[in-house]
Amino acid sequence: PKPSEVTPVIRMKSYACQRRTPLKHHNSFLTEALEILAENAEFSENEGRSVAFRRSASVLKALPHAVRTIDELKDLPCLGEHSLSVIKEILEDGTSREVESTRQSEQFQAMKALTGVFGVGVKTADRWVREGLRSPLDLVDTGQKLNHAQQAGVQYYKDLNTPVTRKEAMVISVIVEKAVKALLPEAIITLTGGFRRGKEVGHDVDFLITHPEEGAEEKLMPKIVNWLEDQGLLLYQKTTRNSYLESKDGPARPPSNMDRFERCFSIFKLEQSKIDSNAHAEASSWRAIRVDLVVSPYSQFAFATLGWTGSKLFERELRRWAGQEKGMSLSSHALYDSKKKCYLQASSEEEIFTHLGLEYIPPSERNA
Ligand code: TTP
Ligand code: MN
Ligand code: MN
Ligand code: MN
Repeated sequence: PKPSEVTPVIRMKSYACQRRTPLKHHNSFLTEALEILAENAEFSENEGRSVAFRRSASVLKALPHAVRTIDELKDLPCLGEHSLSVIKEILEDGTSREVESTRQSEQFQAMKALTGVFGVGVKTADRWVREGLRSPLDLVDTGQKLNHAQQAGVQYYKDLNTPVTRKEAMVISVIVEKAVKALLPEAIITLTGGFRRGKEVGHDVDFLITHPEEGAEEKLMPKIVNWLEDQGLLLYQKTTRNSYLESKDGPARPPSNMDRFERCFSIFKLEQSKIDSNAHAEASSWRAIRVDLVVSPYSQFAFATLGWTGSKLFERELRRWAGQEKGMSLSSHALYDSKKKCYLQASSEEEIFTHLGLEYIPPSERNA
């Protein structure tokens, strides 16, 4: 063959946290299909299967070009038999029968609609689907007993399923900054989640808040919530202690101050006039937006920043790398070295990557 026809050899590391994954890539047509199958596996609580499809999709996102033939994939990691057969079918026929029948299935569509309600998880949605319910409206019509989160979820269903734009995220940032600075002027507020990775839209806006003086951040969350509530900016809020700690995985948590780490799931009421200056003044129009607020002690800030920036698969792979390759246990609070039997301190994300023996990957390349 002519040199231009030779399939380039691509070396790809097997953990997503060892690779750079940009937001825009060349294989959306394939990754969207694989992610439908991943989502469907999540709906049937088959985590192993779902992660396998997500890892396959993630490998394709890291490729520097669009895949044309299945041969180009033979030396790549994480591509299982099932994923390869789906990819092959799409490359040859343009679509995969399994993906299309999943997409069309009543079960999948109902699970998608019901888990799309804020406060509804897979277990609850599955129970409702087995009872014959298909949509948020069915929940209202059949008078289902809903908790406060789910009531808000149904009430603001349309808004909460309308992607949040970067512009809206910036307006929310200004509000959160104002609230926090009014209460604790030296506090540091970081936009995390998808917007930190460079996404143009998101399903919510994520913030991490800390203070350079350890302990000054204590009891800050309830004050922020009260401030926002007094301004009439909150449609819903629930503050909880962070539940991300996987205690079953061992001691990836700092010994003393973890109880200060708080999270608030909220729904903001955002005046449209703040977004669109052309909006009619008389029409009091607003929209609901999901906002996550997290307060972290300064000593855990680097871990919290890394843990809340995502993507979810990138985070999962970081923890798997830490455990399987380094004998360490990583959480969004701390990094524990099981061999040395000690916690490793870090004041930046770069230091955490160094502790883990990984090349630093900037947020914009963590879109695994
Ligand atoms: P999400 O807001 O769910 O996802 P996202 O911001 O990447 O994407 P989207 O645009 O859809 O909002 O989560 C943000 C990150 O926070 C994600 O990497 C996972 C992580 N995270 C949790 O979801 N829960 C937790 O308790 C912790 C500590 C982190
Ligand atoms: Mn590219
Ligand atoms: Mn988010
Ligand atoms: Mn979030």
